[in-house]
Amino acid sequence: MEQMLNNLKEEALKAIAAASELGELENIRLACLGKKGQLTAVLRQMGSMPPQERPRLGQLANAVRDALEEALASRREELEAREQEARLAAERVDVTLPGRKPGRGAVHPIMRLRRQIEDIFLGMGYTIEEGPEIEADYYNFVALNIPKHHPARDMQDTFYVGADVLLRTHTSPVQVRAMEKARGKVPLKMICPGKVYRKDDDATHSPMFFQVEGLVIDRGISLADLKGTLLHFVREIFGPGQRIRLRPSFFPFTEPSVEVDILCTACAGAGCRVCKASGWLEILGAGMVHPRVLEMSGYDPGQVSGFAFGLGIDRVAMLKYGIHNIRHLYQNDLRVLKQFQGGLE
Ligand code: 2NL
Repeated sequence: MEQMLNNLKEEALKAIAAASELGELENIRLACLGKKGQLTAVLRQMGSMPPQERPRLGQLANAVRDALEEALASRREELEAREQEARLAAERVDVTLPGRKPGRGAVHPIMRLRRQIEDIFLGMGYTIEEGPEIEADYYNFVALNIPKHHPARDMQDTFYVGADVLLRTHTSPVQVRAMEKARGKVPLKMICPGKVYRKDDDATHSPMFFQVEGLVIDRGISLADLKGTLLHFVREIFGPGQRIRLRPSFFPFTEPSVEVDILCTACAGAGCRVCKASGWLEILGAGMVHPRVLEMSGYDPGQVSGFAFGLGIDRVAMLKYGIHNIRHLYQNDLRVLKQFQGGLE
């Protein structure tokens, strides 16, 4: 038995020294010192030994166990250190590598166009005004000559937040507020860009879109002033060769009212599918401010007159950039937006 214990110790120490990873070391521990291991098996034979030999053999067995446990512990430490080192080497970070460049953003095409429009009118001496998107029925409708139950409400009657409170359907209420604030003073020259909301949803209409309205009030303002202003505007946006065409129309807040066309941006007036062979595309609505609208907001229509116009920035963007579905402007698809990355103004 003494021989067996010494053999066990020698073999086990060799195996421990040769173990190259922690899993292997654990298998050796189980094989030597585990409940079903070799040392237990040897100790079972103690009963067949002469009684006077047993204490010495017991001490020897304990010494073998201690020696093996110590050898296992120190080898485990070595292997753990080695594995840790290997992990660190594999994960090493090269701090001298250049960083990853964040993707460069760009101003949305609608916002670029809005700024461009603002610059054009600032250049003609207009002020830029803003106002609430949640409006009173009075400012959105009544003050614009659209009384309750007027059929002109029908196409815009929508998105009510409460009784007589709604999401504005145009930016006109900003102009009404500006007229009230001016208390009859002239000249008033303003544009009001911003979001508006309508019960509309198809390829060319979004339930939320961006509008710019303009208003000029002074002594002796005529339709000729409106035409000259709009011609200058479309030439700044679309180029010096651009032209306008006025057609009679109707809005409750202007009289007379006109719809304004520009030369088709796809065929320059030759006639094509985009302009349905007419050579023209509608870009905005306008007219001379209705005398009742002037009166309600504190101006004397016997003394002053004014023109007003309204356009959808989205619509102008579609004409200018050849976008045929308004949803392309609102889906934030990078394949669309990247085509407008030029301007980071
Ligand atoms: C369109 C047409 C228009 C106006 C807006 C206006 C504002 C006041 C008084 C008179 Cl305070 N008129 N704005 C006038 C004519 C047309 O918009 O189709 N917009 C998208």
